[in-house]
Amino acid sequence: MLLSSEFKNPKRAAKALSLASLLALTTTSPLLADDNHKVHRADGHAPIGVMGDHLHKKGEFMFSYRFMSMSMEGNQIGKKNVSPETIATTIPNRFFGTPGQPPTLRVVPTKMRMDMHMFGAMYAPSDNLTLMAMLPLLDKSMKHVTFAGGMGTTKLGTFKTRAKGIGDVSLTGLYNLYNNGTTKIHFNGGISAPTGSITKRDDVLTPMNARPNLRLPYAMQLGTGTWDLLPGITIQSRNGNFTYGAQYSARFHLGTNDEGYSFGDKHELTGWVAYQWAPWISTSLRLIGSTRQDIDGIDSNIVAPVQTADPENYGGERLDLALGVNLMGQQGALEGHRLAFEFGIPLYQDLNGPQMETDYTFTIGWQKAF
Ligand SMILES: [Cu+2]
Repeated sequence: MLLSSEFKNPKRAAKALSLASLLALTTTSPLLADDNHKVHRADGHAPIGVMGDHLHKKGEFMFSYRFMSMSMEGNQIGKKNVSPETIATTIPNRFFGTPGQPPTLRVVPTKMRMDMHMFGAMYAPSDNLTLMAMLPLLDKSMKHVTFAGGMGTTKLGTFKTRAKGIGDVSLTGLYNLYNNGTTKIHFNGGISAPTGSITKRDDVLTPMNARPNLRLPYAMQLGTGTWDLLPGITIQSRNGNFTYGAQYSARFHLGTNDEGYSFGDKHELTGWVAYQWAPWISTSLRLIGSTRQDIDGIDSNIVAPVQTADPENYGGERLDLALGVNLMGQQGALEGHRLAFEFGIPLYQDLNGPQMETDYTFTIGWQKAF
């Protein structure tokens, strides 16, 4: 009776229909949510060492935290290892002639560790554009051996310098160029602000057994001191449980910083393949090739008989291999939380040296989108 009366009244019928469709929508929304569960793919993001690898859907936010660590030990000139004794007796000190400066380098770095806490935020104002902000906190330490006086291989002692603080903050836009569902290409365009200090100081041990407090060499500073452009392009493709990706990225330093120099431009090309064993886990293999120029200009406050005080002992070419794991929470409290790890070792290092060589790097990261 109710039905027949409704059919007789078109307005009422329309109301009933819209109510029915609303009901249908609410009952199908859990199904949609189930579909979203399937989207929680561990391989949905690149290996954690890759920055700006993905876009978000309109209105989505993502927060991330990465802990990145780099360990260096020993020195190389070009591709050859060189001992502290060889450096201290054969490598000319560019500051020789300045009062108190010996003819050869008498302080040699032996170990370095760089830890970085990287906080990131992403927001997508549209499906085609995702904005990404990064805030790094750095903790650098370097161990050195000091050789006594102006010649010979008598060790006077060792010392460690340390610099901690905020690094250069960056803002990047990721713009979709192509997306057919399985293959995606996007442009990365970023700018890095000179928020990191380039005037950090610490106590050192000189060959004359003095302990002055000096401005630390370039490698120990926390920022570049320049505004930097960060262009790049990222390509990714999926084939079943395999994903393939490649990214080119660069850092161009604009102008010269307040202390009179500019870090060398850097180009990096990385390619990876990942396999998803189950939606919650994927593993990856990645190659990273990079080239970096030496430092242009000089900071007149950095004068010491140590390789790191020479702007020419920076940059070089390198090839690194990285193994990664991506974990993706599927349900409950872990749903949507990503945890990832990547461990890298150098395959090839051709360094403008003497320069410290990299032993290994690792990154642990957490990401969550809202
Ligand atoms: Cu994101």
